[in-house]
Amino acid sequence: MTLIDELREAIVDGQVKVAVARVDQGLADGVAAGTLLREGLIAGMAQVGKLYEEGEVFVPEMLVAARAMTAALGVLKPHLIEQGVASAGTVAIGTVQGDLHDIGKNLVAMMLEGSGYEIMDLGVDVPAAKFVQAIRDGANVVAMSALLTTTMTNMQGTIAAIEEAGLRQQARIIIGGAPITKTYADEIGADGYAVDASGAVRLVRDVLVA
Ligand code: B1M
Repeated sequence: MTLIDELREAIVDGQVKVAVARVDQGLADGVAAGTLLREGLIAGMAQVGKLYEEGEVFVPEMLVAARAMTAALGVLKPHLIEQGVASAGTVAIGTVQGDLHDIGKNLVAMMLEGSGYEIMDLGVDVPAAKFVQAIRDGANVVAMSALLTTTMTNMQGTIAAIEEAGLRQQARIIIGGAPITKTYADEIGADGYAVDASGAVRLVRDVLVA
């Protein structure tokens, strides 16, 4: 079994110490942080999602897997973030109201930070008013994440609240998360949609020059 296999298994089994140790070991052996992220952490979490869909694991197992992923991500973070690019804009990012999933949102925030953007991390279960306030506080991009089909509709409500506050022209609004599609982004009047964290970096760059 390779180090990457062991890392993936540690995520699936929710073994925090093993996951962190494998990331440390991988970095020491010269494995690229992006490889550890994609082939270890994200692949492990995808496997957990599949097992959940198949009824093989339940919410508590998902939760411990998420804890292992968060701990391992914490170790990887400084390695994923590139150095010292001047701030190219301020992105307020959060998971919409009713939704507590934050692993993907945190990854997007990390990649954006590494690409030179200032990040206002609004956290999870973020009400529309908090996104509105972030624009007043200087954000020029609002990035919303949703993982549930039941909460993605709150993106539309947030855009409406931003419009009602008269702030729609002051910020670009972008969205993402597993159930989100380009069609949905167009439908609710968002400025763009990204399928993953690196896509989000490209998208922020594009919407800020548009
Ligand atoms: Co939840 N959960 N969960 N869960 N969970 C899903 C999302 C689900 C698909 C599982 C399943 O049924 N197969 C399902 C949603 C079904 C649906 O709505 N269609 C589900 C469910 C049902 C639930 C609960 C309702 C379960 C329950 O209690 N009965 C509950 C809801 C709680 C709530 O939010 N109110 C719940 C709870 C949880 C945990 C707390 C146990 C845990 C979250 C812990 C945490 O986040 N701190 C959890 C987890 C871990 C998952 C799965 C297994 C993994 C999610 C994840 O972290 N993926 C997930 C199944 C799956 O996705 N296969 C599932 C890894 C992450 C890197 O990917 O988040 O997609 P992702 O982010 C990507 C892209 O989407 C994109 O970039 C990221 C990086 O590439 N992206 C953006 C994300 N946000 C973006 C924003 C952008 C751009 C790109 O802005 C521009």
